[in-house]
Amino acid sequence: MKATELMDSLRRRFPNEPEYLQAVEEVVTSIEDVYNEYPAFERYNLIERLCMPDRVISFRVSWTDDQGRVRNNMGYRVQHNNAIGPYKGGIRFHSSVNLSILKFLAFEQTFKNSLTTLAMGGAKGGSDFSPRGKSDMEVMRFCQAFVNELWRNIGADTDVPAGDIGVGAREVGFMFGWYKKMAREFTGTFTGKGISFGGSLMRPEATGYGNVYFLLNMLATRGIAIEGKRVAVSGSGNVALYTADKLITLGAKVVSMSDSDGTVLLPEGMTREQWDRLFELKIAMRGRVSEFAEAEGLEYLPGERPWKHAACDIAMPSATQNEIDGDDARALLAQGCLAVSEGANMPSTPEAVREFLAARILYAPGKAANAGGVSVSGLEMAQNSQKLSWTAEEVDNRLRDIMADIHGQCVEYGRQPDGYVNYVKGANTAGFMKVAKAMMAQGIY
Ligand code: NDP
Ligand code: 2IT
Repeated sequence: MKATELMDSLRRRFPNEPEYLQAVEEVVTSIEDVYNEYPAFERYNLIERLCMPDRVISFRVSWTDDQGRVRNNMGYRVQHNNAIGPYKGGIRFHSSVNLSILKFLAFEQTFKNSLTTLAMGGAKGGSDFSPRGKSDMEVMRFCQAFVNELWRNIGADTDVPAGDIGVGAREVGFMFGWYKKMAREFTGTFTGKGISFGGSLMRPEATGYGNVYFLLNMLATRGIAIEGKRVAVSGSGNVALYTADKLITLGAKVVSMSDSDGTVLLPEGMTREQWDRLFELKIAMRGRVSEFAEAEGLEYLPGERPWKHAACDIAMPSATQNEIDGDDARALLAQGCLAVSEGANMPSTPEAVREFLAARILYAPGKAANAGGVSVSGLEMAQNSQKLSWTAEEVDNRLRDIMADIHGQCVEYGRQPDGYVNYVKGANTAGFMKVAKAMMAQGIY
């Protein structure tokens, strides 16, 4: 395989899918040498098969708003690869959603899920519907119309959706309810469900907590303690909030949070009481970071991301893709940032990634660092098939073990001759090898 030739070919075939091409390019360039050590891979044209989704399902979703107007959105499910387990991955509802974004997310999910040590293939779905500003009833009607199209293509052993941006407990509940009605069965076809109907304890916390556990593993390789470290967090949704929660518990200082409208700065570090109020505002009231800043008398920067403004030792981007560009990365490095651990999927542009690797900081790509969310989804699937629920402590212990295992795989496959651990190479190679071997064993299909 020549990564440049493969990329040229994919660029010709999918010219309007920049996020998809970006995610694929990062993986194929970092695994090129390992791939070429196995000539059989090339004989089976394995890499091209692995880069292209098994199947893309797309459909129109028509629903009625509270004024009685008929509204139309696009819905998608990208089933990328099921070599090692049923398709698995979140659903994203956001106005920016398009096929390129969902293809990149499904591709990344395949490698991430492989790293978790659990039996899950990769998928992603979503819609350009935005729940922001919609009533609960509008969201419910949309979710029902979405699942009405999708339900025949998913199932507990086929494809198991979960949450992502714009899809939390409320949306999963509505989708699960309609799925159950259509399929006439009560199975674990969605994860992130409510606790009373098959959800796992710790699933809401899992991505943020898991990212902090991964960070602790990275810091330990350099003998660095988390206590007192200033951490810039972006976003203020599920991942960002639980990242901040765990950081506060561990004595770190959370110095920023954000949403798509702007950033709040907390130079002294967020207090537990402030976290409680922000959580209430975001989750119960669906409020904005600007309201939090105003209520707390904190500095608010409209239209800004944290990276150039929040003095920090560690960055944990937890909002969306490409939210750290080359300039942001250089600003972080200039102020001595020593670690970046990604809660979001592909939050750093390729230029930013190059800056982090060249500076030899601890840099964890999302597919390793944020794998805690889908890992606990995998544990939810296991509990559902056993028809049992584990305690929060048991799930949390398993999550810690999984994150340590993923860290170990990254170190094993990513350690460079000079001792530096390239977590990008490590995660991509470890994730790839497991899927590749399974695909080889299963023939061409
Ligand atoms: P939420 O919807 O709960 O929160 C998303 C947050 O990111 C909000 O603060 C939102 O602000 C902000 N945001 C979203 N889109 C943009 C944008 N285009 N520009 C700026 N800010 C934006 O989603 P999650 O917390 O679940 O997801 C955050 C990230 O973590 C995503 O990249 C997701 O793929 C990833 N992830 C999530 C997992 C999970 O279990 N939920 C698991 C692994 C990764 P606003 O309210 O203004 O839109
Ligand atoms: O990006 C992700 O890993 C998620 N949104 C979670 C997917 C899942 O199936 O729990």
